Amino acid sequence: NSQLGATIVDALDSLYIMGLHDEFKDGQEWIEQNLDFGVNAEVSVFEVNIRFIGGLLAAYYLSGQEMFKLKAVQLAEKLLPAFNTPTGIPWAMVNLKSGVGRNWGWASAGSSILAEFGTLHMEFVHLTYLTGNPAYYQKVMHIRKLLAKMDRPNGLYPNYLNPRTGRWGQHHTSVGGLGDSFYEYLLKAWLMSDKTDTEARKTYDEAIEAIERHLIRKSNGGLTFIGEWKNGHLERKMGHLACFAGGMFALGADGSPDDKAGHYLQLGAEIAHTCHESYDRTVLKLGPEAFKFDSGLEAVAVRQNEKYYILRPEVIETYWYMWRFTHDPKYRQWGWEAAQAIDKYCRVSGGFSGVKDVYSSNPTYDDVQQSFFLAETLKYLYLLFSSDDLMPFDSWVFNTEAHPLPVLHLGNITLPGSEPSQ
Ligand code: DMJ
Repeated sequence: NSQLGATIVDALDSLYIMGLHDEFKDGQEWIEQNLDFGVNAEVSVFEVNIRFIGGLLAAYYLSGQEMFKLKAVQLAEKLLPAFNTPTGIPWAMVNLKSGVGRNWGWASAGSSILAEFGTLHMEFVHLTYLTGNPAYYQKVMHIRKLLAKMDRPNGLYPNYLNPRTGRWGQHHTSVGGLGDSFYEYLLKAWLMSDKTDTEARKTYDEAIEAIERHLIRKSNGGLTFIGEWKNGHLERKMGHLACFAGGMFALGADGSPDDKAGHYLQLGAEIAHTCHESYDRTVLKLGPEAFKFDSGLEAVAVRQNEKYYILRPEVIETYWYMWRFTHDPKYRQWGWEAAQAIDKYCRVSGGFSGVKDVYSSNPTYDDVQQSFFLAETLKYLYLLFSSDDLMPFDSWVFNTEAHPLPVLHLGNITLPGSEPSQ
């Protein structure tokens, strides 16, 4: 209920990249005058990091306006109390005013979530880089070190980790929700460090290898999918969220061990194809939240509560990465199909809305425009139809909310907090 203006902050860099400078200025003014983090509100550390800190940092780097940097740092200070746990694994939520943290009631064994505490690295490294304050860098490096010391069942990272005991919760591993951006940030930590953070690259390679071995399968109809591992059993279901992995595999192809670049690019293409099928097999040509590969079913949702589309970006994100790496025109064609479907079925008088059933020709709206629609979905579509020299990959790495952060060419400079004695 607080005036946090998520849509304004999340959309800023999209406006900038699209050359909508008047609208960018309006957003900047609103932030300058209204955005205040001293409110008595309990927020998700992960969501605030990827949307607000990521959004403000990207706006700073693109525009050079100091105000964005100051706001990002003020907000980051408010998140730091979340790390006051016996292990240093942060709570999922923190009250911005009191600093009291806690975890989601639904999470297994009071755990924190892998995709949440594992998706802070990019922003926190930039915060230390910009401020000289070692605290941010140390917090995320501590998480990395702790994870490196833990046993992994079948080489897989479970989605749940208890911040009091430092023990895994339920052995559930997914590349979709709860796990997704942890893997993404390992790869991007390496890319963002100008490929000097080889520890991150190695951790990514090992994690992806285990995922391929245990979670990735081909359906009877020949579609490659990423299932979910639950206590030793593979659930043959893929979430829309997992579709981002096509782009991740393609982005990580270059630099992969044992000359497997071609293999990972191909895997990215196969995931892109499967996710396109999940869109193409619906009435609205928009993808469901989750789809199955079981009992004769191929890339379709079964349960009513998995049939919705909430303006998510992951499939278009993968089209964009695949387009950049292959220039195969089918990715632009698929992106255009999605753009047309969104325009036809999600546009409402006040903006765009999620739809409750992509298999119904008479869809009902959920009446929500998620902030990631402007941050990610429209940005990735715009970039898909732009030339490669707009936000080139050798200079920019996109955070998980599609906020671009520059590659840090640190050369001989060490970040405060990274000295061996510490
Ligand atoms: C976004 O907020 C981020 O991409 C996050 O990592 C997971 N997915 C949502 C959008 O679907």
